[in-house]
Amino acid sequence: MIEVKACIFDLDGVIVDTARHHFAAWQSLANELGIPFTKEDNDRLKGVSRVDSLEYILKKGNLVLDSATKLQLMEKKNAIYLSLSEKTSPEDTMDGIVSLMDELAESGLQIGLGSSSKNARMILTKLELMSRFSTIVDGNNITLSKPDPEVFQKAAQLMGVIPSQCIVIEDAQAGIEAALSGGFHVVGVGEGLKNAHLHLNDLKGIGFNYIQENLSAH
Ligand code: B16
Ligand code: MG
Repeated sequence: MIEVKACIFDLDGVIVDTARHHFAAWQSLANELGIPFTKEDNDRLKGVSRVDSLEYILKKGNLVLDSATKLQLMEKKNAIYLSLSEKTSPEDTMDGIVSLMDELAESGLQIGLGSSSKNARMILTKLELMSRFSTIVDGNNITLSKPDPEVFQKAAQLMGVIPSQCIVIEDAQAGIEAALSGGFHVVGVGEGLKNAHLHLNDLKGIGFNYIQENLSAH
């Protein structure tokens, strides 16, 4: 059995379904710029920082813009995202998250957040989950976006654990690659993902023992 001391959760798409708000906001912006933006594009941008997401969209549309315009566009996208997320409340926490966190805490594990989002603390506050985390590392604390492992490495370091003692739960391919390259045990949640040590459709009814046993098989 692997010895696990901490669990790092991704935010968007794992704890709460704000991924659809990011999608709608980017789609609206891309639409305005006359650049097609599909679900496949969105999947590639999951876990990717705001600035890298904009660069991806501009590249797709062969659009070269100055940095002031890019800043304006990012602010616009974020304003759309914020208005879509405004009503986020504890009921929006995805099924299985609270019971899994209860179980992790009872088993003496630390809980960390590893999110690319600069809005992570605001969303966790709306979900009333802030107090459950011993460490929060988000888009404000990192220089390199997923698939770079920085966000998870920083969280592990702050919790005083090494990656091999730590599980990362992710819904994005970029996040899975980040965790793998950092040497973490990785659970992928959702469809169309590859390379995680354990793949689950969702976390509904999933307990810590189930995760630990199935990760030990890899
Ligand atoms: P923001 P995660 C990521 O959060 C989202 O998946 C991604 O779609 C978003 O572009 C990124 O955060 C930056 O978010 O614009 O709010 O700073 O999945 O890593 O929790
Ligand atoms: Mg995510």
